[in-house]
Amino acid sequence: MSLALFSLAGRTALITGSARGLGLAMARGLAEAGAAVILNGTSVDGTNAACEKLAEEGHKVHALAFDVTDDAAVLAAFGSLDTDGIQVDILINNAGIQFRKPMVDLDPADWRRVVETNLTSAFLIGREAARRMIARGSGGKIINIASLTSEVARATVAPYTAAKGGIKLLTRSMAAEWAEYGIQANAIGPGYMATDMNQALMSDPKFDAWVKGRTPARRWGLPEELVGAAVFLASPASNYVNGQVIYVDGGMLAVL
Ligand code: GCO
Repeated sequence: MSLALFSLAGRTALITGSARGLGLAMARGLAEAGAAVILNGTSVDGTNAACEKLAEEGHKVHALAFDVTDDAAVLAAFGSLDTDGIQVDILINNAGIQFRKPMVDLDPADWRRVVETNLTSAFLIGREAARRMIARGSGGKIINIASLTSEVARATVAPYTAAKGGIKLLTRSMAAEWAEYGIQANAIGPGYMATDMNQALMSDPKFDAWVKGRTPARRWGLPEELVGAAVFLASPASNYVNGQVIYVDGGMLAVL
């Protein structure tokens, strides 16, 4: 077997929410595997800064700042890629937010914001990418970022959990409709990862102890530890994998 199976040379990957955190780590990993990467964030400055960082590391990058929850902005973003002759061969729907509050206290606007960002955006962007992959007839890769909460719930994160549960079955819906066009749609489910979004949890001694006790690996995950699964699902090595979720969680979901 040749490692060429895992090469992304000649491919272009769009990673949403990739100005920092898990998205930037996966973008760097795909770039190191040979892909040109399109970084996305809501802030132009933040997205450009991340692009500069990867460009300094010698990678081919393109900035595409847009609001993933805005239908018109998504269409305009893909229109600009079309105009620039840039085709998306690999899409990682990573953009996501967290909002922790008991449901009885939750404002419907907060529920909608989380679901729109974490779930609906994957549909909106996945649809645009798939339309072009199908029209080109060259297939493609779609990787949605799920979560432990795609399988189990934790109190106070209901909108996030509902959205990530939806991501698991949206991934299967994408596989059901698009596999025949050579598009492999799969997901990665990160465990408790050391990111800005989880900083409040990491700084809480009780929660930190719970994560370390509940995770067989006895530690938080590192963003770069998602790269292996991302490169696998983005590469020809996964051409017969569809509708699956790979959990990169230190074993948390595997044990009681
Ligand atoms: C939380 C965390 C989790 C993790 C991750 C686990 O509040 O419990 O933010 O949601 O970030 O999603 O897979």
